[in-house]
Amino acid sequence: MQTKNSDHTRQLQQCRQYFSAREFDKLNEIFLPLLDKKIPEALLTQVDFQMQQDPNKGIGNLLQLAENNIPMANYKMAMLLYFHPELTLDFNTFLKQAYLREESSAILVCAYLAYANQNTELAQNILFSHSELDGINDIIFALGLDHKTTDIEKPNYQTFKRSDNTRHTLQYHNQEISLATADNFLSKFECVWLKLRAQESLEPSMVVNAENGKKEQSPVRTNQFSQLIPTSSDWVLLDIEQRIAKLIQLPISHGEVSNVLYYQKGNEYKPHYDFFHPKDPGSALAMQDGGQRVRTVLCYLSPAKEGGETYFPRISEKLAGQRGQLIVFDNVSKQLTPLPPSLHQSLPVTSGDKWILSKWYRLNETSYKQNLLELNL
Ligand code: PD2
Ligand code: ZN
Repeated sequence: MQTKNSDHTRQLQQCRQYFSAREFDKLNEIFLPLLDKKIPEALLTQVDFQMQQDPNKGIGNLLQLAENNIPMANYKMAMLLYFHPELTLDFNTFLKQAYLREESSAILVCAYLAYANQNTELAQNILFSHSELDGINDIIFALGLDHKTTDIEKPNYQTFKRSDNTRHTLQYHNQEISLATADNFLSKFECVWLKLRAQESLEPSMVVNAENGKKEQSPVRTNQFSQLIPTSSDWVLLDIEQRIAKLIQLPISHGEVSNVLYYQKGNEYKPHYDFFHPKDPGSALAMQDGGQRVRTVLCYLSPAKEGGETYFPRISEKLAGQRGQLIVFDNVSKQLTPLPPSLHQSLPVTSGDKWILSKWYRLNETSYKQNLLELNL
């Protein structure tokens, strides 16, 4: 009987769990037969395991898989090199192969990088000429591009530069909580992509219960949210997270998982603090994973037509947000004492809807580091 691809995916997820738990006997029982059958997904999972144990071996193996044109191996190599410039190999060599194979993840990244390199025409041609591939039409539609029905010639691959990490600066609005903004931090492509990614899994928002430290639904927060746990093809999300970490000068591994928040008319997030109050009984549990929430980053993916501003009532700062704008502020002082002026809220949306990326940063590394490690970051 033929085993279906989705069975392999499930089995490999199980393998990853056994690997993290160091249950190697159980792992081998499932993993070795998949490797014997040379299932591409299994061969790439083996690279991930090797990268955590012996990175040189992992890179060597991945190079070989890429040379043998194993599906997604060139994409994976390109992504590894993009996020590790210190390896000094050009990611373009591999991205080009994945592009020529018409892997949809590679097509999407090429369009993303073409936009980031200010080559809008190339970006649109890449998208239109590959509109039959998985997910590409969704991006075309979400970007509001005119749908071309006639066949467009597929553009040749052109080399790309990394998206620019250095061009954004922070403008300060308040010294007490180091409240600052960076306009156009995210491109339109990035905003659209994050929204599409979040739409797959929106659910009611939660807050941390001060008594027991557990997450629960509450009238304090009436919007929906989606946790963006990056996968091995989430090049765009990881690029954004790396740029944010650089801008705010905190390691990416101190972040919690990114959340996208979605507010419809009437939705709000009532005044609250993002820090864990030392006197709250639930704080100790909440702080087990990385310690205090020292800083908050918000990025407007699209503001509401009316209402929905991010408001700091104690310092009378109201930020309406524009698409792509980043907002950052401290929740605690350098000595880690709570900062009362950081009280903030999302005012009720009165017209249209609002999408925002929210990321909290802790004092120390969080369990999110494990996700990043598994993605070789
Ligand atoms: O969506 C907002 O503007 C907002 C306001 C206050 C988000 C958060 N807090 C948060 O995610 O912590
Ligand atoms: Zn908040």
